Amino acid sequence: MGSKQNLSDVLIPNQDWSHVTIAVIKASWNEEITHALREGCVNTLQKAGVGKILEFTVPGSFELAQFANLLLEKNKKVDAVVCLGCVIKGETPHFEYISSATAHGIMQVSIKHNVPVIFGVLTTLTLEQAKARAGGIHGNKGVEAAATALQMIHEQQRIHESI
Ligand code: DLZ
Repeated sequence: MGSKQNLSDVLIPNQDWSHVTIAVIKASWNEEITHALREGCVNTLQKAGVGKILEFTVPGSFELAQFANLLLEKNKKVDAVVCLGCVIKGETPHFEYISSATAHGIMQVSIKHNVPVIFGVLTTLTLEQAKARAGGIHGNKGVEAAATALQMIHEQQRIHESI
């Protein structure tokens, strides 16, 4: 695999993905953006040939980590989770609280379950910046999140092969 130049320059390992299950959790806040992230993500997974894609929707980005945690507790067949959200800075410090809690929460769930939980959450100052990263000039973060999930599954399989 080479180095990544920009958000859309995705590198998907060449392997059989038909036995893999990936969950995609999308936040409803800033739906125009998260819908575009979801399209990019799911299309990428489908094109790669992922066997099972489970889709869920939560109200806001703040809810992503708890839902991912519950899902991984209940469903042991999920190989990776992709969390999709968009937090846009407003006039109050709300942005910092939600962004920070979401990032930390997702990391905690990933380490707790030892399953890749991908941070496909845009944190931008404006709606325009979010649009540029959800199918605009800076690519689609949903595509990149899907590729990241596949790369992580691939590398984890190599750990098992090395034992
Ligand atoms: C309340 C809120 C605000 C102000 N902004 C956003 C946002 O930009 N992006 C997002 O995903 N969610 C936002 N939310 C909702 C919170 O994530 C959460 O759903 C509520 O605080 C309820 O827990």
